Amino acid sequence: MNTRHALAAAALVLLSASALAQTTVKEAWIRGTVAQQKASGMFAQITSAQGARLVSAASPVAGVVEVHEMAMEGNVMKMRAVNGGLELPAGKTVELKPGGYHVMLMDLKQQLKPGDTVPVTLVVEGRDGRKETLELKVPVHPLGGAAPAPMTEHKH
Ligand SMILES: [Cu+2]
Repeated sequence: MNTRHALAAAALVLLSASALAQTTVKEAWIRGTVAQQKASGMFAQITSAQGARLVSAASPVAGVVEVHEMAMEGNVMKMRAVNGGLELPAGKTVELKPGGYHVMLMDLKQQLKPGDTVPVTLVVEGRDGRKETLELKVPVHPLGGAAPAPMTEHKH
């Protein structure tokens, strides 16, 4: 087991500690950056047992964190903040992936290198208005290992 896998396993242990929570996050990863790069994306599979919305996110490595979606506008692929939060239908896994939904880390304060683990906090609001905070430790994957083109899927 190399260091990166060990870190990923540690992240899973942390996640299962919040297994009582109704929202689970799997396969979380962040795309690595080159020096001076100011933005990157976090991807994951999120499942809410009772249905909820992902309303906000934060990370100490980024000045601004937003939930984004990619959408075609005419012939141009654009990304924008998801209005009112990302819908998480009950029992259905929502996949955040390159070319689709992602958690956008902007105004990065440091380079994100493969092998790093980045703390990310997700705030999910349930149907009853109750907020659930998910503390994640997300492994950074190599820049080249992720899809460079927005339309290409990254498969595990
Ligand atoms: Cu974005």
